[in-house]
Amino acid sequence: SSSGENTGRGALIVLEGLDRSGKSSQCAQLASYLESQGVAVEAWRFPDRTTAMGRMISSYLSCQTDLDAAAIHLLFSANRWEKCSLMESKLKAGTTLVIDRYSYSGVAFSVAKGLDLDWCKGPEAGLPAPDLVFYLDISAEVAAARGGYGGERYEKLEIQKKVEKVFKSLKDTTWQSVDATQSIDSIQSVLREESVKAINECQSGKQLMQ
Ligand code: DGP
Ligand code: NA
Ligand code: NA
Repeated sequence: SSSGENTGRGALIVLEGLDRSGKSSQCAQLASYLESQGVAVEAWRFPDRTTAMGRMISSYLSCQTDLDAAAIHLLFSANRWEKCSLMESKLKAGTTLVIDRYSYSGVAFSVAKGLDLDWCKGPEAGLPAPDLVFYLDISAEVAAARGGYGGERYEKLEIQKKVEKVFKSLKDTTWQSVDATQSIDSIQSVLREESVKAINECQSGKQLMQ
């Protein structure tokens, strides 16, 4: 039975998109807004570069180290798993988490490199399921034209084009695609409205147990 048992749970809200899609600033603005509305909320991001595994990932991304594609895939996943129990306890205690990237990025970047889709999904299974995923939709070309790619490993048009294709194939019923070429304020108002709905559903226990 699902009635009542979940009352007070926080929502797991994920933002996904290509590099330069505007995710990070939208995440920060959304979390501040929710906080101003009295919602218990934290803004997180993956990869979490502050942990030991996160530092290995960061070194890989900045091309200071190289790793086999499968090994870095598992490391990105492990970086989410090392936060799993904390995520679960926060959500259970009623804190909403707004997360910049999650398992979809994990799968999209590795499949873009040529790894098998089902193999890539494997290590993500069992992580807390998002209540809502915003996909900030922008073509790789338009994102690249915004400028501001740093020198990191995946910040190249050819790679982002492949990642875009995989992202589109991953879309499921929890996704809301948002046109990321709109103004920052227009995007933010969609995010706010949909997030408040999802948070209310979680709080009232309407969401099914995951
Ligand atoms: P960010 O800190 O959000 O800019 O992410 C750094 C880069 O790493 C970015 O190009 C996206 C990529 N990335 C994020 N999460 C994953 C993941 O789980 N797996 C892989 N392979 N790449 C990821
Ligand atoms: Na980046
Ligand atoms: Na970002």
